[in-house]
Amino acid sequence: MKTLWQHCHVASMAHGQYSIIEDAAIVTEGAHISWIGTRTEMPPQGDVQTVDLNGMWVTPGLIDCHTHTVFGGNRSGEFEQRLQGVSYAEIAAAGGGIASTVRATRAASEDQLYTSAERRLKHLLKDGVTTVEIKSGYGLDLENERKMLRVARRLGEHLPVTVRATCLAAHALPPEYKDRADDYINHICGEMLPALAAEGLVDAVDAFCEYLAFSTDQVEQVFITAGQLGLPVKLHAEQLSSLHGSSLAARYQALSADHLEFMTEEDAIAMGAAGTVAVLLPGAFYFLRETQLPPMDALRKHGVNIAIATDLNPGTSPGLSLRLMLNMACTLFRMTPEEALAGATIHAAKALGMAETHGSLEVGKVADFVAWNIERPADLAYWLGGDLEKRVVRHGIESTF
Ligand code: DI6
Ligand code: FE
Repeated sequence: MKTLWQHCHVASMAHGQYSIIEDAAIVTEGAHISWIGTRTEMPPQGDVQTVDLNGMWVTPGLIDCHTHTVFGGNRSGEFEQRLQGVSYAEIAAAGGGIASTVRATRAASEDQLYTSAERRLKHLLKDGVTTVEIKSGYGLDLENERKMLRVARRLGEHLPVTVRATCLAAHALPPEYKDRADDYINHICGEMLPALAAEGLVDAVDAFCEYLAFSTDQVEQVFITAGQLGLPVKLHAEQLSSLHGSSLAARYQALSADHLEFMTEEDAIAMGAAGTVAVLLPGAFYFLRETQLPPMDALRKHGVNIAIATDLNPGTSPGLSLRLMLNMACTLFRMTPEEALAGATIHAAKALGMAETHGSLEVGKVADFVAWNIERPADLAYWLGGDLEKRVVRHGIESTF
């Protein structure tokens, strides 16, 4: 089935650039784009179904490349504690934080996790997201990490969204391994990752490199195992302190290093040279009331591609709108709306290893796009949330919500 989508303007992100086509036409054949360009230059298309987009602006489907959408419980009580002046690290040290979500996630059945995650994911989809990455990391043992990853897979089967599942078993130390971090890392590398990978549940491997989580040596072991299993790696790095995890990530050709507020210029040089994407998470920066900004100038100077994501999680970023994150990236991190949009499309695709097929509107790519009833593309980073009028097309078919 061939469809012509016309009477629209396009911000295509072709070749990784912010490029505009006014009075555009897009032809889709099945799930792919077979032609895109200025309408008046379109060659005859033969038998085709035509959709009039009434002057809407078309962008690639938004890609949320860093989320922890699947989890049990929530932590609004800790939010209240932090408002009273207790720090994130103090809450974690007292057995709250990630550990409290681990307890709630372990206690939840797979169906319960599915139901709550689906509810959250629908918010992202209503906001124009067509691809999402979902991490495990609140199970912290084989059975419960498997449960989380299975939920991630099921979400992709039942909702109109492409899901990439990332194993984040090295997120925190589970209580059974208290004071035995090296043993837990050995368990991840020896048992958990090989088993979960063999079950086809893992698209990438992530870890939390931080003074209150895992050291660079421990992360390196996880990266080596991922490499042996043929899986790409990513890293939570430099969120609260500088351990140079982002340089380690670059050394292992990581798809991305994420957070990065405390990274140095040397880290940026290493990431630029390796093509490792910087995933910035302004929701977590905002929600933790951080003051150390990621080094935007160094990232730009050294040619690091910058992506923006929600980090949707119960502790540090309960963010249900990727568009709101675009605004925060501009307001808090001084990005331009063009940079922010590239960060939620083509650079986000690269952070998931999907840039060959997703993230921009070009011939041969997957026909995932959103037609927005807005006046200019910058409007996407301008409005603070809300439910913008839009039409979402995934794999060449219009989604209905
Ligand atoms: N960094 C984060 O911001 C989240 N995980 C991580 O490694 C926080 C997760 C949580 O607090 O539940
Ligand atoms: Fe995260």
